[in-house]
Amino acid sequence: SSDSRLNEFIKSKLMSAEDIAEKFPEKLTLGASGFTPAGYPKVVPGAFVRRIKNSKNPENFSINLYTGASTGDELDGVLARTGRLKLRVSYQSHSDLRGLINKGKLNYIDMHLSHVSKYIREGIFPSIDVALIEVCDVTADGRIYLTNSSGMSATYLALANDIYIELNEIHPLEMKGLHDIYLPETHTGRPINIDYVDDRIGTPYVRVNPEKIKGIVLTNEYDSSPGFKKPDEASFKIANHILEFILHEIKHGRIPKTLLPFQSGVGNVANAVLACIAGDNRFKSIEMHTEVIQDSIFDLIDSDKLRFASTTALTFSPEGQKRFHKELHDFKSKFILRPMEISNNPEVIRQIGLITMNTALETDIYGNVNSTHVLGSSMMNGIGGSGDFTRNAYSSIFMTPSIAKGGKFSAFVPMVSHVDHNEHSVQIIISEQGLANLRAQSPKQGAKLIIEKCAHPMYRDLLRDYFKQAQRASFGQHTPHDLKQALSWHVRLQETGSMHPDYQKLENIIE
Ligand code: 0RQ
Repeated sequence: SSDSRLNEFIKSKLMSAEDIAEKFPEKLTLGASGFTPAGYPKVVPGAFVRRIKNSKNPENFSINLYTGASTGDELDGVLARTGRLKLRVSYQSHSDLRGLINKGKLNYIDMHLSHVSKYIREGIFPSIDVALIEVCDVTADGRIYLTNSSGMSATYLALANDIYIELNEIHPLEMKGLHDIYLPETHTGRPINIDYVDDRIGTPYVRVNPEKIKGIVLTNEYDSSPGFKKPDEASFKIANHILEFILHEIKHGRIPKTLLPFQSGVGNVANAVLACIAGDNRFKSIEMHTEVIQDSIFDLIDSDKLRFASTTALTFSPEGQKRFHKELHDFKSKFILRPMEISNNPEVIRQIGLITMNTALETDIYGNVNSTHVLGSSMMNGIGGSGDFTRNAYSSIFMTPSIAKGGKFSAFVPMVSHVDHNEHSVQIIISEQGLANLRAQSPKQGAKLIIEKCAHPMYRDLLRDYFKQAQRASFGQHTPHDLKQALSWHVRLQETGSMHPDYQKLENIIE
């Protein structure tokens, strides 16, 4: 390490990862930094796992893990593989962890991110023993400067008895100043004074009692973000429909010409759509208030369109991370990292007025959205913040390619097998095929739009047939369903491998 970077306080607290891991209780409730996997601890969890493996009684260990959102292999992966993880809150995307969840081997609580803090503060979840937080600097008077995510770090630092720090020297000290740390009060909180994406109301550091800092270990590693698929044809088409919709809203005076800030969700589709918006000349100046910034932000920067981005995490590929560091001096006037309690706060989302863009796994003909469960039972990632943003949006958009897995799945189904976002919150649905504007539409009017505008042609006739049959067989005619058939597509997929009855015949004609 560059010795000059370390102040006397840090030097006095230096420990090895192994020594820190020795201090953890065997029954551990850990509050860790990290959000989609940005800014999570990278060496102490591995050392704790070695301690478990070397122990005579590994079964004595049990771990409850709280973070902001998903983290990398060095935290979620290594802990999952011990088999000692008992409780995971609140969003994940690691394949080993997902495997355990879907085998029923651990309690995963998939909840709105804006609710996590209240559940922990009020003791609804087990209380935190240790906070393990990645930082880029600490001062002797207890000011802690975070790295690529704000997430839940400030809350865990406030609640834990013992604080351990991973000081990641890959981050230049210039990262200091990106964060705006402010925690709302739980019960009778005052209004949160954020009207615009660039309003600052807090401090660039988290303040703690320095005596609670029990040890610091040095690290030097990038976040392990998997990177993203290149935007494909479907993403371009989805992005184009979004832009058309926004222009339509501007024309009718519902969205100002200067636009409203965007929130965009996690994953390939969201990343690609933002990249496409950057490449379109119809919009000149974009603001974001979101929870995850991905590599596509560089497309906005390069096309000189990013006015400002407020987020709780910077989730970059290694190339993206290097570029961010290199140009940090210029970028600092364009970014704020906020605690998840602020980025996802319904009050703030409403106040700013957002165009939200999240991704569905499947949507039914009445506009209910499933973002989390494959075949109603198998967890993908989690709801994350998509509900916080959708429910409180100025305009809420859901997007999805119309088919998945080469057409074996239709993203548009008679009835969703799990509901994350219901028809009351979902306003606009977009696939590469087209756009269904569900506002002011009755369920039956909306169903026609979804079938005719969004569904893939290979599934359109099947949906039309279902909708007709539903009206014949339904108990009521407001939201007609044939309850015997409503989930038959999912059953067929489980039994035959495809939702389409003639999939084998169609296989050759699907791109
Ligand atoms: O699987 O890679 O094995 O082929 O799902 O699909 O199309 O690459 O989409 O990466 O954008 O993720 C909803 C999961 C989409 C994500 C979801 C399969 C598909 C592929 C991924 P393969 P794509 P994306 C902000 C807001 C909920 C949380 C959220 C998500 C894989 O966006 O987790 O939005 N959202 N939070 O083949 C079965 C279907 C499918 C399907 C796609 N109908 N059935 N599998 N797939 N559709 C962030 C936070 O809150 C932290």
